[in-house]
Amino acid sequence: MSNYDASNIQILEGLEAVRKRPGMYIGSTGSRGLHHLVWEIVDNAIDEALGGYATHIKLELLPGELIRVTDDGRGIPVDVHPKTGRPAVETILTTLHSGGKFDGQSYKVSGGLHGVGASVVNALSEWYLVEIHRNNKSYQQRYERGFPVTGVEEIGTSDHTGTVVTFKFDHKVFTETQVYDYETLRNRVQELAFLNKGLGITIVDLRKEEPVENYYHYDGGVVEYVKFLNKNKGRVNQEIVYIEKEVDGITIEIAMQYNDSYTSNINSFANNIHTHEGGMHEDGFKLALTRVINKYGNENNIFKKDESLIGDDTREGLTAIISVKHPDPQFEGQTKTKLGNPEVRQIASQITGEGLERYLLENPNDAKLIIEKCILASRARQAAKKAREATRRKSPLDTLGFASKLADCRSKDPSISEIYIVEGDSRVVLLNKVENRSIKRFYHFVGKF
Ligand code: 0RA
Repeated sequence: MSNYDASNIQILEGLEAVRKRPGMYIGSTGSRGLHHLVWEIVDNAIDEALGGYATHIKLELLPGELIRVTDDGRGIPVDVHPKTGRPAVETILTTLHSGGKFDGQSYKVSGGLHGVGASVVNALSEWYLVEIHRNNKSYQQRYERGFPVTGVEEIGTSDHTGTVVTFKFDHKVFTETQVYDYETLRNRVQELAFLNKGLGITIVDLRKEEPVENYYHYDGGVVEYVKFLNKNKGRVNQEIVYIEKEVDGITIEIAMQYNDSYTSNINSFANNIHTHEGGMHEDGFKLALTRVINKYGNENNIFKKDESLIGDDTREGLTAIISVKHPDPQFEGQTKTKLGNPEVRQIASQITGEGLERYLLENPNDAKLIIEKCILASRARQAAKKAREATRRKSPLDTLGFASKLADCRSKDPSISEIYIVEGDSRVVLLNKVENRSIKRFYHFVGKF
């Protein structure tokens, strides 16, 4: 670089910090960190798509473990940035971003847990090449370990817009694993396609002689995700519940369908990140689910007298996707995969409530199947509880040879209870004289009579 002024020095210090403590920025320098580099670049392209500017993203794994990400967005601006006196693309690729707003106007909706931006990938790459199609021209710039080694060069004309990033991770930083796993990348690419309806993503592995390629594009988004998760299961409601709404700049999308299994499969996401620890969006959803199904059962006289469902009953066999896009997500918890924004709970609950009530009203056959499934879950739960209690009561007494018809003693008052001492067994059982019932506790006899 020609002239080192104050802002250049700041940039150099920033990149130096990343190279000194890479784990602080990408979590680890193992396999996860290596793959994280890819997501950081893909996320930027997804932001361009979520803004409505890009429709297709291509992720290529090239021989030599190079990664190339191509999008058909607007292309990163190349004009000289007034503050730094450098081209905008160079500023973006050499300045650490804290996540948040990307270009000062639009929200950065996607973004890894670390949300650190392309400059970190650049700093941790042996080399990094950006190619931009914009203004009917094509440009490129090359970096080594984060430092620009060329200017932004005009290399020709172009009939389209978009950005192509190619990089080689720094083998001095990533010493543990130096190979990308296609299946890991393919899985996440498919998940990203499910979570961002209408977006097409291609992944190609060109490392071996025979290329491997997958293309994902779901106009149905999360509905197709639920369909995919339930594809080998017996479905309860045929029509998948779909709810989408934006409130105060927060978009919530929900898809759900019951299957004939007994497990709950609720997956929540915030800004495309799988919130394994749940959070406010999931809490709000669950609250509304229990509330609305109970309300439906009551209003339609489906319940027996005094019958009601607990949360677990309404989630048995449920496959659901809850996806929130929030301008300022707060990630909490042990693994930072819990959405903490308090306002999201109420919004998610309200949106789920309205959407589900409407679905039940408009799909009476599916509604009936859903509520019957929940009632069955509730009755099975209560029957299992009774059976469990009976078994627990029986076993200690049975070992003493008492008939299992003895029930728990209701009184702890010794004046109306009797001690039965059983010969040959060191345990002593208190029985209730009046009702001839044993009490729960039994004692180890240690002394002599
Ligand atoms: C800043 C401003 C504009 C676009 C982008 C960044 C941009 C960044 C990335 C990263 C990967 N692909 C990208 N595509 C675009 C908007 C500039 C304008 O107003 O045209």
